[in-house]
Amino acid sequence: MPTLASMATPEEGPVPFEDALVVIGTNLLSSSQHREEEHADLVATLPSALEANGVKKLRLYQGFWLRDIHVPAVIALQRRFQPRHDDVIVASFPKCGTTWLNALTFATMARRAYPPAGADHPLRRLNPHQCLPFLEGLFQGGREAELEALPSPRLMNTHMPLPMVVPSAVPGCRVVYVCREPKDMAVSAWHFLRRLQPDLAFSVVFESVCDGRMAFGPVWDHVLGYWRASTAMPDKVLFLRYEELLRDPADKVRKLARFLGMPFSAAEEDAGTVDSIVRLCSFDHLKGLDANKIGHLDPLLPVPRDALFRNGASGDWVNHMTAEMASRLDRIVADKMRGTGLNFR
Ligand code: PAP
Repeated sequence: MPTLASMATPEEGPVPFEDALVVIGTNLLSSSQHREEEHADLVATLPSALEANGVKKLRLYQGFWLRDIHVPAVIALQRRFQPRHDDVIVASFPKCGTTWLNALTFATMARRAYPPAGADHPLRRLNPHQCLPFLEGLFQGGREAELEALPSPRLMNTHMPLPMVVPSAVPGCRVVYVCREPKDMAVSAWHFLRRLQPDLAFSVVFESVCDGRMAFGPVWDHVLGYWRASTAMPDKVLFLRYEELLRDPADKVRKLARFLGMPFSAAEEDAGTVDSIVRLCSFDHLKGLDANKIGHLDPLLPVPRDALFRNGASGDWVNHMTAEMASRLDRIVADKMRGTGLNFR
């Protein structure tokens, strides 16, 4: 049985989290849901609303709507999460390209231990989300010891707004963020939520996007937090767009590698490593793998894994929104973005 320390060296990049768990010996289900009762008095005082599918309760905490189970997780995270200087956090608003960026960042960072064209690459047997610990999920389950046990460099994933993950003004680690055109995000969110509730009307999800009342929302405040940090500290926060990844994934993978301090060498360029990473993480390739077709996302979230690989394109909003709906959301977003240097036109 390997030890965690023997599974990776800093040069080899992050250990796939699912593999690390085998060594840590954690049973996902037995240790989950520890923290829901913590801070119950505080949670009960927070403004509340129902999520669009009417199932989960949201609470407004520090300016963001969070699922109520995530409030104690965030409090614990803010108090106890200690970033290491070589940590990397992949961050996003849900349905904006998380799965893809998880895969690309893992494949880029781990390319020495796992050549991307290799038949035994972890992304050929694991869903991209299984390769990275999900911060709020771990803190929700009282499982932060697993994070501590991971060898450096750690690669982690979150949907949390920046100040909740990295409260200090200058992040003590690197953060890679991906945003997406909000109308396409809304459409993707609706399709995803429908897997749990098939009769959910698109208009209900659309209204919650316009109101900012989605889990981890408002989306504009989420995006702007990371955007501003990326302009103030470009060496700490890399800001990517889903649409740019679609347009030129190889260019963005090179940019990602430079940001991570591990640019592709001439030998790697000659060997086609960038293209191998792009191919490995492409929508069509990942969608076809058993790891992404069979099973559910999480023992606690009964959504089939294939829900993460629906369409993988931009502009699908035209098939779901009237012109009035589109211009209404465009106006709301443009208003929020005014003067920030960021836009979705
Ligand atoms: P999450 O927040 O639940 O993790 P996330 O991965 O952020 O979801 O978003 C899912 C979207 O990314 C889906 O978009 P769609 O509904 O418009 O199709 C999904 O298809 C897309 N996606 C997932 N993997 C890839 C990929 N490798 N390349 C391009 N798009 C992808």
